[in-house]
Amino acid sequence: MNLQRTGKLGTYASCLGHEAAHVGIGAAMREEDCFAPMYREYGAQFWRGVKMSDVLLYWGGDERGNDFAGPAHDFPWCVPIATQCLHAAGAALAYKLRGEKRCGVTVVGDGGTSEGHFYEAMNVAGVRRLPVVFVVVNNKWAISVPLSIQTATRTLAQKAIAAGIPGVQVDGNDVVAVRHAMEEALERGRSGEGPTLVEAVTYRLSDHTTADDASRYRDSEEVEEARELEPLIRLRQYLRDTGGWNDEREAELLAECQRQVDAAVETYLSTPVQAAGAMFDYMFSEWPEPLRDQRDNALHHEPEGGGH
Ligand SMILES: Cc1ncc(C[n+]2csc(CCOP(=O)(O)OP(=O)(O)O)c2C)c(N)n1
Ligand SMILES: [Mg+2]
Repeated sequence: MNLQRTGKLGTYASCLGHEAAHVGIGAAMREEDCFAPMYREYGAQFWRGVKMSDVLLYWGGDERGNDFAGPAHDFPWCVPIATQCLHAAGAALAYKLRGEKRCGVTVVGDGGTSEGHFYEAMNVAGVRRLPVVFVVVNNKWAISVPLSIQTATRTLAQKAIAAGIPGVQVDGNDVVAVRHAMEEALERGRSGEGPTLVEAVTYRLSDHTTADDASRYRDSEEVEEARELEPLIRLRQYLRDTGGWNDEREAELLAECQRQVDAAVETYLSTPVQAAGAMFDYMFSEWPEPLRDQRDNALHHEPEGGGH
């Protein structure tokens, strides 16, 4: 957020409040499974080996961030809403045809469940019993659209019924519960029983992205209430009660996190920017004529080099 506010990063999508949902997903998956994220599931991705500096590169407008560390068979960030559901179903179809015990896993938002791609992916996964888990991260908002005007269904998990697949709802602020629900769903996939929809109920504590100002459309009271249920407070309490967690260990952890974040920022800021031509070079084997002109124009206006 600080990088974006100081002009060193493009738009950024925060994951604040979603940590338990995302980490629960990553923790349950195996390396050989395939993750098809949307755009804020860093907790799942870090678990799978994506680096913080990759995330910064991507949101800094550098496509090399998409070529992240971690499993090379995972999909890159996906902004066209819900299309990642089809990517995960496609990967799962490949695994099934090859007889491999691997699962596709995707995340879609509450808003994304109104899209055709979501239903199409669930439908094909249901009828072909594909090893795929659709995780709906229900954070109650789709930019400025609240869940109450998004859908008339009582839960998002019940949308699974239309595809003839199991749907479960889980407390998305409880990392243990999310991991458990995911493990069950992945086991179903691996044992040939087909897909599952997991609805993780949570709350988007941040603005949608740095290009948004949520105070214009939602009550601060609602946000403050949700903040009391956020997943880190709860995990801390649980660990204090059961695992010997204390202030000293927490201070050490926070210092280590700060060190890692600082190192990632340093890596990002010192990565030389790509030449302006790069954004044209890797899409077509033969350029359409208008693109050639645009490329020439971009090169003409290219600023002097330097970092991000
Ligand atoms: C096909 C498509 N339509 C519209 C958009 C613009 N858009 C970006 S994010 C978003 C809202 C998504 O809300 P939700 O699915 O609940 O996910 P969240 O951001 O809350 O995690 C929209 C409409 C888009 N990226 N793709
Ligand atoms: Mg949402």
